[in-house]
Formats: sequence, C-alpha cells, structure tokens
Amino acid sequence: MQRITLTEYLARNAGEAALADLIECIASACWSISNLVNVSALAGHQGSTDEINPHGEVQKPLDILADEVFVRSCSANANLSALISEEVEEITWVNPAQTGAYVLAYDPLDGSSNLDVDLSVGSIFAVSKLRSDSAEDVLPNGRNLLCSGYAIYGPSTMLVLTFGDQVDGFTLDDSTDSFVLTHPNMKVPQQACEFAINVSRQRHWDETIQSYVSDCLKGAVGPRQKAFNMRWTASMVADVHRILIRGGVFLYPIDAENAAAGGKLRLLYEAMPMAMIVEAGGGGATDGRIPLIDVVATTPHQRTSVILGAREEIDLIRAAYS
Ligand code: P6P
Repeated sequence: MQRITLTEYLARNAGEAALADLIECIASACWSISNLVNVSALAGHQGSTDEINPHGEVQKPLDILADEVFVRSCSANANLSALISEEVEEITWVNPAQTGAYVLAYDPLDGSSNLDVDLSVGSIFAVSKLRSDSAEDVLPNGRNLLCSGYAIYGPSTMLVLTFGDQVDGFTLDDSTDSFVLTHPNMKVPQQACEFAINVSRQRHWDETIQSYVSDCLKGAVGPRQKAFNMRWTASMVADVHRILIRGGVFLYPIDAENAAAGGKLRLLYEAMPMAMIVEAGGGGATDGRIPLIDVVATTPHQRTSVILGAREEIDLIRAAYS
C-alpha cells in the first residue's frame, strides 16, 4: 500500500486549509497524549487527584494534563472560536464568536479509569462551525459536524477520522512521529455476533434492552439463531474501534439508575462524534428512538442513551423500542 501521511491525506480531503490545520493540531495533541500515557507510571501520573470534573467524577492526573495539551495545541488555530471539553464546566472561548469559526468538542482522555491497569484509552473529538456571531449558537448540531474522530492509545496509537462519507484510520509511526494511513475506508460489518454492554447494570435496564440481551444470550437455539460473544472494556474508544474492525454492537442505554442524569455517556464529545463515525462506516447509531446525530444539544454536558454498531442490530433495537 502506498504510504500516505495524515498531512497528505488532509490536503486532499479536508476541503478547507484551516480545517486541515485544526486537525493537524488535534493530531499533534493526540501524539503528545500518547507519550504521556506511555510514561504515566514513570512520571507519577497514575492514581487520582483531589479534583472533580463537571460530572462529579474524580479526575485522573492525565485527564487534566490531556485537556491542557488539547488547549495548548488547538488554541493556536486562528479559526477556532470555542472549546467544549468533558473536563471543563464552562465553554472556553479562544477567539470571539464569529460565523464560520470552528467549535471543537472533545473528551481529552476517555476511559481514563483504565490507565492504572494499562488498558487502552483514547481521545474523542468533533469539529463544527459556528452558525452565527452569537455565542448562543455554539452547541453543535449532529447533522452539521465537519469532522469527527478519535485517537486510541493501545498497543499502537491510531487516529480514526471521518468527514462524513467514509472512515479512515492512521497509525502513528514512531520513527517519523507522523500518522500514516493504514486502514482506509473502514466499514462496520452489517451483521454482528458480539455485543458490548456493562452487564452488571442488568437489573436497571428497561424491558427492550433486557429482552435484546436475553435473546443474544440464548444463542443458536434462541430467536437470534446464532451465538453471540460479549466484550466490555469500559473504554468507549476501544469498544467502538473493535466494532469498526470486526463488527458488533455497543450499548450504554439510559436505565432506571442513570435516568435522572439523562444516561451515562455525553452527547457532544462521546455519542455524537462516535455516531458520525459509525454511520459513515455503514453502521447505525441511535438513542433508541431517533438517530443519535439528530439528538438536539441544549447544554454542553448533556447525556444520552447510546446504542451503535451493526446496522442490522440497530434496526432491530429501534424496531423493538417503537
Ligand atoms: P462503566 C469511560 O468512563 C466511559 O465514559 C466510556 O468510555 C465507557 O464506555 C463507559 O464510561 C464505561 O462506563 O459504567 O462501565 O464504568
């Protein structure tokens, strides 16, 4: 396969030079975070801090450092107006609100509870444009996202991107410190034989999820007439990446325990970017009722039910809900 770097790829596919520049800034942030993750135990960056994030979760040292890396790397982009970070309550304005300027919603280090046990973690991001000069218009609309992507910090560091029509994966080449196209045109297999859900929450699920998972567990003699495997890594990036590589379905539904908060996962910097990616890869993504990219954001840290992956599974679950 011809060696195509991220820079060469962006020159052909990003459309606007300013967008290509912002994605290069994001890639640079992910490269820095990859290095921080690799040496976290050596640098004393494991364990927890005394800080609490906007969701009442105890912050890991690298949650804070990764957010600082994103701000430092991306604020240099003159076309960027606002940052919406999982780790910061308020929206950060790095330039005045102006029509056409970029808004970056991101989770700087997703799944950080996996850091101390050396499992894969990641960063998730979505780029949109301000629709007016009004700061009130800052919350992205899923149908207008310009670019979504994630970095996964695992045995290799990868950057996976979409502009909406296809999904392309890049692997960090440590010998040149550049991202190289290794997974062009990633597709979610239409049929699944693997589901990802935190089964310890089973007693809180609604009837639809209870019966969906129960039918999967009945295997070849059950209504699905095939055996299912199960995976749960407690790192959305790792679960979604696996689904893009070998298929499956990921579920973090709203349930009786998290319903008051609106669910567990956050819309703007977890659900929506992953929904754009999975849909661009031929899969589906829903909150159970409507496509996730149609869920309207009213607050920066809004939560949602997330069900995404193989198109066949999503259609089945949506039909069951309706
Ligand atoms: P639980 C990580 O904290 C995260 O936001 C996602 O990456 C992951 O899918 C989920 O929460 C894990 O949640 O309840 O299984 O710990």
